[in-house]
Amino acid sequence: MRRLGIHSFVWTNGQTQDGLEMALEKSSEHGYRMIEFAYLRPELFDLDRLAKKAQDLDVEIVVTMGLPADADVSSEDKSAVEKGTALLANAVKAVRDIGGVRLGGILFSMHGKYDTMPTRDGWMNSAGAIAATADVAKDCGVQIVLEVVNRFESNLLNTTAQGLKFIEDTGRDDVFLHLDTFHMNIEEADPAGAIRMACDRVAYFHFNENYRGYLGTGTINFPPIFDALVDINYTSDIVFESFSSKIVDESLSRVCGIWRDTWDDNNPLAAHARTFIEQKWAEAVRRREVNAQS
Ligand SMILES: [Mn+2]
Repeated sequence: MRRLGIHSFVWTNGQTQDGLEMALEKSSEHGYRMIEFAYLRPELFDLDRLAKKAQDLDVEIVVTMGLPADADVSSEDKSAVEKGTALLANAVKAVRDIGGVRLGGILFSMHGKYDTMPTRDGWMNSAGAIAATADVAKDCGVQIVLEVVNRFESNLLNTTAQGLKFIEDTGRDDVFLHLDTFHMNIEEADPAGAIRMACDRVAYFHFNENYRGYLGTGTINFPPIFDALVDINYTSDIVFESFSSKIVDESLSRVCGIWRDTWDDNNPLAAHARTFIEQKWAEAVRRREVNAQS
């Protein structure tokens, strides 16, 4: 693991400059070296100031987002694809301007529940848009990662196998997968096997409980997931993601179905998640060593 990070929605709904600055400080206080901002709206914030603050605290920034319906690059409608491609280019530039290292999330389709089937043309439109985005990202020094999400949040990439095929169709070697235990728990027959299959194509990883609350209190079987990450020598970043209606960004709450409080106090939540991930990671490393000896 390179850096351990935390989603900003543990701290703030992300609507104000002060909120984002506070989130950077809280993340750093809790020993996180990375923060994820979602749906960053550059017109609302002083990006230079956020970049400087993040640098001073040695907290790296990642931005994630999903596309709105009218800018869905997986559409068969050319104008929506064009609009989405432009939106993604602007998002990449905002990540650069905030000093961020990566743009992730549902960059390849609308974020939300579709009531239509995906189409082959839509898939290829999306692959083309992501290839164009990767071109912009290369110039900006920003990494592109695609979050494989569950069926209720996209109709295009629900499994790691689909994600790998999609990346192949972009024709790029600098586009990677962003995997998430919450989504994998819904869609993958074998989450650990999926991580091994993705291998060096996975460059960003979200740890989430099945109900998005405290890690280890739900139904996800985490040890095999840590084992798989250690097995593939995963050297990129890991981020803890958790949502509660205690801290609400209305649009994200609606699209992700955050209808209730999964926790009240974010301080013990953040402290627990860091300990949980670091301990489980260390245990997985130890298990591999023990296995190698016998
Ligand atoms: Mn996620």
